[in-house]
Amino acid sequence: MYSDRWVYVSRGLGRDEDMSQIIEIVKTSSEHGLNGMVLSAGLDRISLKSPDRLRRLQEVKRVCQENNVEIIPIIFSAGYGGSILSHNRNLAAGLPVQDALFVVDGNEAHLVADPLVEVVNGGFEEFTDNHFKGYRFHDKPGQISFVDQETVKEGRTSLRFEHFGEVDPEHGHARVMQEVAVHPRRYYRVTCWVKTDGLQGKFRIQILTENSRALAPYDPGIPDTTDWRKVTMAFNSLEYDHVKIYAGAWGGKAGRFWLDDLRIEEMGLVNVLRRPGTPLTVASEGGEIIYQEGKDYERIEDAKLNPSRGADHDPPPIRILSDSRIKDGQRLRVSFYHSVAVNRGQVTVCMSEPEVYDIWRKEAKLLHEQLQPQKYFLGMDEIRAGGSCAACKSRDMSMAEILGDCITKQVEILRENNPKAEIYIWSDMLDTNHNARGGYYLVEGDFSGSWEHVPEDLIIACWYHKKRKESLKFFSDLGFQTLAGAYYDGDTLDNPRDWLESLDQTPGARGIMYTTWQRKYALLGDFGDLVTQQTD
Ligand SMILES: [Ca+2]
Ligand SMILES: [Zn+2]
Repeated sequence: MYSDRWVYVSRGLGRDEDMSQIIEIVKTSSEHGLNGMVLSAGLDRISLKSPDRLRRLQEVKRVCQENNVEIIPIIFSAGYGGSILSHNRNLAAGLPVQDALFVVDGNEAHLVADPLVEVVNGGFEEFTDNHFKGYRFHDKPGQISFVDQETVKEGRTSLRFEHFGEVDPEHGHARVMQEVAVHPRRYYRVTCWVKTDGLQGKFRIQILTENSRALAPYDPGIPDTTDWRKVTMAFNSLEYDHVKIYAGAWGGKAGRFWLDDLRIEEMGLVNVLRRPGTPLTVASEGGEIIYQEGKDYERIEDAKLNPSRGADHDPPPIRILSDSRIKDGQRLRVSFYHSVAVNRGQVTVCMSEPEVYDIWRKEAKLLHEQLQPQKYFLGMDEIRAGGSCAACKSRDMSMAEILGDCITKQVEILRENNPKAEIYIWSDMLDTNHNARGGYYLVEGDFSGSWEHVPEDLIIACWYHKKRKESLKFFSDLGFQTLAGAYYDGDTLDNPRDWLESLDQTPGARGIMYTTWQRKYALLGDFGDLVTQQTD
């Protein structure tokens, strides 16, 4: 029988109902031979927790002790940066904007697009039959995409998509695309209005480069059925001077939706980051004079800074001070860094900013005082950005080294409180079969080789079911112990059975975890029985 027989539980401890559910899970686990609970409960922000939450945490601890279930706190995520950002939102990973044009009008300077950028026929007013002017394509005009003059948000016409499930059952494509010239290293906002009616499929705006890199992997979360709603999302053009703007559905199965008023604009200081690694400069047009913050212009900050919300608010202006060298009407070049949200508001924090480690160190000590854990689980999965800010660049390290250094520091911080602590970590960012590679989301750099830069006594929690054999062997061959992140919300225990079979062939396998993201615990007891029947 494996020594680690665990269950994953994510609860905020904000309500008393959380408690009764956790207690039930702990009791079921214990009755069926499980001995550990990986607890995701914001345990790396103890300093921000109310006395009520801390009281509930102590209650969970007591119940777990009674039932011989060990608590393994999952903490220290860089990819899901919520805990760090709840201390300081400026610690988000930053993408650079270079020499954006601002023009002074009175005592404020605002961004002016440079060059002008636009979606041609964004209102879908110009068309011949079912063909809209200005677009590279829209899927199957007259069969999937149609001119609609009844359901309209703006002007007299909108674009309607319908019948994609029948006409294109293989891909369910219902998209429109226009190629737009942009300036490299600038910040853009794309907006449109969308209305859905029973849409089965996901509405997205995608910004793709020539080599199919996705610059804005953001999911606006449009409901299947909704009246007109505005979609807003942002992207950084990185080194590209052309982008393809796609709007529509991929994998559409049924229903219909409408699109209108598709726009692009260059954007100013929305979610501008202010930390040592994200310097901001305001210069004269030719770059001869660098103006001084607090003297020539007021300290710049986005009072509405909210990295996870994307770009849904107006940019703050640059406020010119009364005895400034900057004159009315002057053109300025402004360089800065902004945060970026991925998928449903996921924000990475910068692994090169020292303040991140100060926060983790402080929180680790508080967590140790609360729970005295013997084991910790590092939530270091899915790191979607990094390597672009001045803090990252100045280190002259690869992303693999930056990540490895971050994990090494996390382990050191935890062992300052408990030198014997055993430390587990999600596998994907260290796995050559998974996310430890180049070209990963918005990361500037390559994670390949990250596994060479982390402590050898980490226990690696593999979770990529399809590649489980390759992944377990990869880590085992490198001398790491492993754990299987199994289950993943299926209707049967086939997934854990597969994992157990693969674990049985893996030297150094420590055990298996019942992992649910949808809080499905119906099969937990059966899972416990399955795992405890294991004779290895
Ligand atoms: Ca229109
Ligand atoms: Zn950075």
